Amino acid sequence: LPSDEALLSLPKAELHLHIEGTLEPELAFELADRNGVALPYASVEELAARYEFSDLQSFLDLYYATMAVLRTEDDFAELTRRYLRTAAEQGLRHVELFFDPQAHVSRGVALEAVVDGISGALAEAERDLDISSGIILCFLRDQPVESADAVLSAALTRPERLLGVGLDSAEVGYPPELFAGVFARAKDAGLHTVAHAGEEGPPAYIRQALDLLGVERVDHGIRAAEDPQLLARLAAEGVPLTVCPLSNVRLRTVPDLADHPLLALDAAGVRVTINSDDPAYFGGYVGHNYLAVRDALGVDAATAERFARTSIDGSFASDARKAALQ
Ligand code: ES4
Ligand code: ZN
Repeated sequence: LPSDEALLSLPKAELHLHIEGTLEPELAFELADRNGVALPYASVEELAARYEFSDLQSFLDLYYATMAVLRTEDDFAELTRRYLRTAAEQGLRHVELFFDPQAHVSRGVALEAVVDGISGALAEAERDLDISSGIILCFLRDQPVESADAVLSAALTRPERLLGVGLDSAEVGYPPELFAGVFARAKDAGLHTVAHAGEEGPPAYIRQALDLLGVERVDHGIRAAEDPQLLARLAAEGVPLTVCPLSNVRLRTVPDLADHPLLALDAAGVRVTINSDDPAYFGGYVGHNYLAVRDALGVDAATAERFARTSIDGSFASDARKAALQ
């Protein structure tokens, strides 16, 4: 099996990373102090001790509460800078990161501050770390569609700042079909499209994301493993899945890493990538996810290299950039 060093140094892309999910407890308290925001936890240790989840919703409750410390453009820049330093150490050469504007605009933070802060840090990393990047605006599927429409309209005043749109937050009860109109508008504006589907939700949600949203990748998508016909379709159409192994264990969508469908998806011919989702909350960054699947599933060097190559191929980077990274 490959060494830690071999896995960490593989050139790779991260395609499923919520920038708000990189907020480590230490930075949360620094920003809480700086911004005069009260966190309902007495200390870094007390906050870190809450990182024990029973399902997606129990995580989301803490995730939305803690991100209240993010208030200014510089807060978003600092958050992104810290993520990128770790990303570079773990072999990441390209990142397509998600952000949740509705979770910030609803607290009175301007969309511009969020986008300018994240984008400023990404521009520094393009220059200083040779990490290429883009940002994907995610709609919160558990908020009204009108709210998604409004944030898309605001973002489309400067569509060139976005790589694409995605769909996240609580999945069950909020099927992709609700967002068909919003995604059609985003596509018409030339944006790429992805969606979380089949994390906690059924395979039917993955089908809806493909058929009704026209997504180019599926985020998570692990419940496709329950549906042989869907697996065959994903393989035939070459739709990449952005799998997040440590996330799936922490949110109990799989009972144990040893039971993870990663290799079953791969064996079915589906294009699999490995990603970190919300690394501050789930016990590790992208490299840790590679190490964990080696240890729990026996992922060998050739397979890990293939996953890393798929992450670059399955990204929205230019053909020239992909060629430079392979
Ligand atoms: C998320 Cl793990 C996960 N699933 C759905 N939405 C999310 N937002 C942040 N992390
Ligand atoms: Zn996610």
